[in-house]
Amino acid sequence: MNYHILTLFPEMVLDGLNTSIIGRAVDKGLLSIEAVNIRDYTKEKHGHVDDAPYGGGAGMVMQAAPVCDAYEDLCRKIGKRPRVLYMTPQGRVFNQKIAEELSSEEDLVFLCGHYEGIDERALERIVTDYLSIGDYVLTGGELPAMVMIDCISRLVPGVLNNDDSAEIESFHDNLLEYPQYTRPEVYEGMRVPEVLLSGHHKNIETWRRQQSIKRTLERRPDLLAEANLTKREQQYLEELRREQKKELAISEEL
Ligand code: 9D3
Repeated sequence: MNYHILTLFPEMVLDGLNTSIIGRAVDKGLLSIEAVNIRDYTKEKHGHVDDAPYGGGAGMVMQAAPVCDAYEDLCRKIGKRPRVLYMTPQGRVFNQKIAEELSSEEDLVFLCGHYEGIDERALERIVTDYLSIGDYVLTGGELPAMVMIDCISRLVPGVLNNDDSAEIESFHDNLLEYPQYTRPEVYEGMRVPEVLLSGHHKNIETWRRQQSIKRTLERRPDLLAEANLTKREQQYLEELRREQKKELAISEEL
């Protein structure tokens, strides 16, 4: 996977992505991350890449020409016209499914805006996908690009070790993970659940699935609509829901 990030702040993305797992994958040649400084494509003598919005209003708008020229130069260099993902609060909200779909591309361009955004004509000309990372306000598209690159990269074969790779599948169950414990057996009077010390693998498996279901019901009930549960597990979920209702009834009597 080759990432190309069009930005006014190349060092911000490069510094953030050349560490840890992603950095190692770059060293192994599984990924490449290139930051293109949009400012390098200005034709103005003072190096301006932005100007006041036509029609008035606050702030500055990034001009179309440097953005489009940066993309065209990239296309010429690599001999193809890859997808351009524009980081914008107006985009579709990024999720694991979108990450999986994007992970099959050979090249991806991330276009990061700053100020009040980018001249609409540049977007019309080059953008293929409008993507957001959620409904909150940031100062620019660099962090969203880094979030998406981190997420997509761990889906590229060889980036994770084999143990972690196996777990990619299990996220797909739409259940949250079960709680984890390590030594000591007793911490501040709190014991590790007995079943985990039993060595009884079948019971441990059942307990962990039940904990996942319980936790998902408590913290992310919206996920359960898409979860794949066995008949037995659906019964367990119904039992939990009945208990939830009872507890609600009790708390409302107070
Ligand atoms: C400054 C104008 N704002 C009107 C309230 C709109 C706005 C534009 C650009 C607000 C923030 C930004 C900068 N954010 C991003 O570029 C961005 C973003 C985000 O803020 N939240 C979630 N996902 C994304 S992707 C890009």
